[in-house]
Amino acid sequence: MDKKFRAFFAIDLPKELKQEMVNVIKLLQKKNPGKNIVWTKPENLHITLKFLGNVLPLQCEQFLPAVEDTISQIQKFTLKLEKISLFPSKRSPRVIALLPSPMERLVALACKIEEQVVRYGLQAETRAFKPHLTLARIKQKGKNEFNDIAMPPLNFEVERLTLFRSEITHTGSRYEILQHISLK
Ligand code: 2AM
Repeated sequence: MDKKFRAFFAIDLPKELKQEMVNVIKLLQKKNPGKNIVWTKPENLHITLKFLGNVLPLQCEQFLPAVEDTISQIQKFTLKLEKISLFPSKRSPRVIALLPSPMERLVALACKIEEQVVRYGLQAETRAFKPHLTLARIKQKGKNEFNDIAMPPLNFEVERLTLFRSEITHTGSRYEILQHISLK
């Protein structure tokens, strides 16, 4: 039997948008120097829809056609990235993220994916799904002052989803594209 690997479904960002995000990250870095912040590498910027955990290649072969069937019936849509949010709290943030809207569209996509993958033995998520784009992780515990920036709303057309394979290396996560799935 082939070895399991870590995988997740996400919305990858178009190249031009990644460049815009690099500018946003640079502004944030300037306002928030030091503080043990690990910024997301531009190539890793994405919005997770469903984290699958460890999957077998055979499971992927089984759920992929089912996910493709469902997703290909969903219309493309415009996503707006406009609000910077701090998780789990403003006082003691550990993650700096951008909130996409309309969230309902992403929640609907995540539900559709989950409906299919659980049929092939994968776990349903027990926590509420909160779509976000991780810009950075703050490694420092406790109270952290965060300086926000004004950013222009960034829009992009969601035309496809991507199944990624994720590898954790000593220099951080490395994501490999396994499959794109187009929306209608
Ligand atoms: P994050 O953006 O909040 O880190 C790949 O690890 C992607 O899957 C990341 O974007 C991560 O979200 C998301 N993810 C969701 N649940 C996860 C989990 N239990 N472990 C690791 N990553 C998870």
